[in-house]
Amino acid sequence: MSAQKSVQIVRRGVSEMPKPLEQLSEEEIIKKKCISRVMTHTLSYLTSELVKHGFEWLLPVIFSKSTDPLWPDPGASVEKRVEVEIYGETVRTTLSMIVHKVVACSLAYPKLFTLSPNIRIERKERAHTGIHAYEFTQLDFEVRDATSKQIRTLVEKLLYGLIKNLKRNLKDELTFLGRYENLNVPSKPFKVYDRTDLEHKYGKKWETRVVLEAKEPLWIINIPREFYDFEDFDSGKWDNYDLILPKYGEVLSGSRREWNYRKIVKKMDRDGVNKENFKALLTLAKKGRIKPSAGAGIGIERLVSWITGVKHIGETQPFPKIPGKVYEL
Ligand code: ASN
Repeated sequence: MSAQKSVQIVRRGVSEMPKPLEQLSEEEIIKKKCISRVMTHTLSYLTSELVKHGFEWLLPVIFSKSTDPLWPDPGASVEKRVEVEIYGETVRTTLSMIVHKVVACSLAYPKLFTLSPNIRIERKERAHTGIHAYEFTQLDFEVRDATSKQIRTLVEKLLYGLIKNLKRNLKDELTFLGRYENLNVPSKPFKVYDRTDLEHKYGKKWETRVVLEAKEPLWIINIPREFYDFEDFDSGKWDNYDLILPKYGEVLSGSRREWNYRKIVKKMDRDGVNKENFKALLTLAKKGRIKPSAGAGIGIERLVSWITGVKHIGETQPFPKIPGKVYEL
C-alpha cells in the first residue's frame, strides 16, 4: 500500500476523531461491533480464498534490519522511522514486508501472503485525513513469475467475491451502517488508467479528481516510486498499479518486481537508498537467486473503511492509532 495524498480532506472536510474503545457509548459500541463483523468476514473471506488458490500463509515480522525504504514515494509523509537496538544491532519496525516477500517468494514460497502490521509514524497533520493510521495491517501477497495483469485479475476476483459475500451474509450489519443499498458488487474487469494520461487530463490534482469522479473501483498504472517496482529503463514506464475505490482513494499498491542486481543497485544509487540496509536482498540478487515476481498489499483497515462507510480509519481499529494522537490502549 502506498502512502497517498490527502484526498480525504478534500472529500469530506475534516474527519471527526474516533474515540478509544473505553469511551464509547452503548450505541457507539453497537456500531463498532457491526464494523468488526465486516472486518471478521473480510479477513476470513480473503485469507480462505488465497489458501484455496494455493497460497502459503506466512506469519509477519516486526523487527528487521531491512524494511521498505518508502522512498521515493510521492505520497509519503513518515515523520519518524522507528529504529531500536537489540543484541547490539540496529533493527527497524516494519514499514512494509516488501523485502521479505520478494526474498521468501524467490527462495521458498512461490505463492505467499501475510497479514502484516505496518508501523508508519505519519505526520500529525494526517490525523484528519481519515485514511491514515500509524499502525495498520496489510494483506500482502506475492506470486513468483506472475505478470501485473495476473495480479490485477486476482484482486478483481477477490473484491468481487468479497462484496457479494458480505451483501449475502451481513445484510443487517451493512444496513445498520447505511451501506447495504449503495455498496455495489463491482463489475469486472476494472478499468485501467495510465497516470501520465490522468496528469495530462486533470493536471497535478489528478488523484483527487479521479477518486471523486470514480463510480467503480479502478486501476492506475505507471507510477514512479520505490526501487522494487519494475521500471523499464528504455521507455521510462513503471510496471506497477494502485487500486482506487470510488469516493475513498487508494487501498492497494503493487507491481511486478525488479530482480536484476544491476538495475536494483542503479535505482538505489539514483534514489539515495542506503544499500547497507538491503545486504541480504542485494547478495541474493547478485547470485541470481531473486526470481521475477509480482504482488501487492491491501490496506485492510482502508478496505473495511470503504465497505462500512466510516468517516475515519481509526473506527475500523479496536484500538485506534491516529497520527499525532496516542491513546493509552
Ligand atoms: N505492499 C506493497 C507492495 O506489495 C508495498 C508497500 O506497501 N509499500 O508493493
